[in-house]
Amino acid sequence: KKIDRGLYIGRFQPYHNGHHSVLKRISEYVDEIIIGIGSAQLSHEPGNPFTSGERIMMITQSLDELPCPFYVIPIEDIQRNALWVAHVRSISPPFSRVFSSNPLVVQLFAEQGISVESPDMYERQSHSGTEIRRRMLAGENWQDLVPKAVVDVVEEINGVERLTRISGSD
Ligand code: NMN
Repeated sequence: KKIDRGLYIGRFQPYHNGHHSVLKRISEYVDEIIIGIGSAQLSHEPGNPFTSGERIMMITQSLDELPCPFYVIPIEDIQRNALWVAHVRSISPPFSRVFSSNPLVVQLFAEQGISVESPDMYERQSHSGTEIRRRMLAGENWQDLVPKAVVDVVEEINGVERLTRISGSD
């Protein structure tokens, strides 16, 4: 029987409870999940503070009780949107469906004949990377918006201190 493998793409700067609830839901109706870390080459900038390896730690440690097998793959950006789907295919385990709410991702896959499912997002307002990075810089509570494992990773790498320094808002 063919394995129904789904690809979920995001930047995960950082991984948060919105991603987490979507992935738990997706895991109920696919056999296996591929989590693609977009803009993998970016780190140490205000909008992209964490490396792909750090994002892999956040995701892997948060998902240890996901009911289906999962793979985490870094995907670097390329200069040609028209070739991006081929680029993703060239490095990913094979997949038959894609999950994303990013309009460009939806469009690029649709043009290659792959329909993209946009899962309902969980408390979208507060559960965004932008809001979490803002709270980290402002000294406000961000910990409640991410899985406990993400708090631990950010602490291990002194992530808030890094974000503060590279944002020049010390
Ligand atoms: O849905 P978000 O979290 O925005 O993630 C989408 C990811 O896909 C981003 O990292 C984005 O850079 C990436 N992407 C890259 C290309 C490209 O490299 N040309 C095209 C579309 C999406």
